[in-house]
Amino acid sequence: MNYHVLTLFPEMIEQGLNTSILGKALDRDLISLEAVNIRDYTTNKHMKVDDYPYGGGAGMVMQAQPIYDAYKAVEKKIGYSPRVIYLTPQGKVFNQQMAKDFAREKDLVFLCGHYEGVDERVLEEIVTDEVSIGDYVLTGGELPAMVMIDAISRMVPAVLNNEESAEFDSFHDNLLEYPQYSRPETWNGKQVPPVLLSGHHANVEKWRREQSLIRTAIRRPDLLEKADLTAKEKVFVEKILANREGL
Ligand code: 6GU
Repeated sequence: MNYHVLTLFPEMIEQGLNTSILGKALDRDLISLEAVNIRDYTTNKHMKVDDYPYGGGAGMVMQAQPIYDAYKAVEKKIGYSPRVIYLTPQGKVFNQQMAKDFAREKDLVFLCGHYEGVDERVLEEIVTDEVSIGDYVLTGGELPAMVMIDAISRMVPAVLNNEESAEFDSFHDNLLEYPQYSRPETWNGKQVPPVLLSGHHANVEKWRREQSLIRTAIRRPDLLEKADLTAKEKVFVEKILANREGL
């Protein structure tokens, strides 16, 4: 997976993604990351990349020319037209399924906007996907691009080892993760649930599955319709939901 991030703040992208699991994936060449400085492509003699909006209004608009030329340089380098993701609160809200789908691409281009927006004409020309990371407003697209790159990279084969495996975590099966405990057995007067110390593997698995169901029912009942539950588990979940509403 090769990421190409078109941005006015390349150091933000370079500094933000070179640590921990992604840092290791970069070292191992499982992913690559190129931060393309849009300003390097401006033809303006003062190196300007933005201007006032036609029709008036607050703020500045990023101009089409440097963004288009930065994109064209990436296209020429890789030899085909890749998917181009524009980060915007107006886009489709990012989720785990989208991360899995994007992880199948060979290259992904991220276009990070700033100021009041980007000239619509260059968006029409190059963007294939508009994506938001949630219903709140950020100052620019860099953090959303980094969030997406993190979520996509962990779906790329071999980025996670067995321990970190993508298969057993929150959103697997559309259920939330069960609670975890480590040493010591008693901390601040609180005991680890005894079943986890019992050494009885089947009972541990049963307890963890119940905890996942309880957590999902209480915290994210909206996920349950997509979860794959047995008939017994559906009854169990209905009881939790009924009990909660009874309180
Ligand atoms: Cl993708 N961009 C900006 N600027 N704000 C956001 C966002 C994106 N997603 C949520 N808020």
